[in-house]
Amino acid sequence: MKHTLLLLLAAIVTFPVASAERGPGPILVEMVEFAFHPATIRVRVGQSVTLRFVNRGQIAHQFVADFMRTVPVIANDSMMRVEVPGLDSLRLQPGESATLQFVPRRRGRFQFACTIEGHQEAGMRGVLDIY
Ligand SMILES: [Cu+2]
Repeated sequence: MKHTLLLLLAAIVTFPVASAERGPGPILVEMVEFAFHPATIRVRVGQSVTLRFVNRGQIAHQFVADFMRTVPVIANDSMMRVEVPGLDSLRLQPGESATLQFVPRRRGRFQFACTIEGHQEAGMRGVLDIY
């Protein structure tokens, strides 16, 4: 009897953990002149991550990270969904939004930036903190 109860408890405890591994909801990342909000994005290694980028600025911005070139990514915007073995850049016009979904496979702090001329220098950069 005692044994059965323990097994039941184990099952109850296991389910929330399993669903947590699918990852939390999208993380909103806003782009403006000249910053990403938030500038530090913390995500868990091995857990699916969805970053939702919204350009709230008056000009185009883009998200570029060396790290993203090394992981398979599912990119979505209002028009289409693509799966790529790595992503060079995500460029958004004012008012546009898109999501990037991926599973970070190694821990570390990885820089990202908007590489449109002058933007990074003006402060439009950040860190993807994978822990
Ligand atoms: Cu920019």
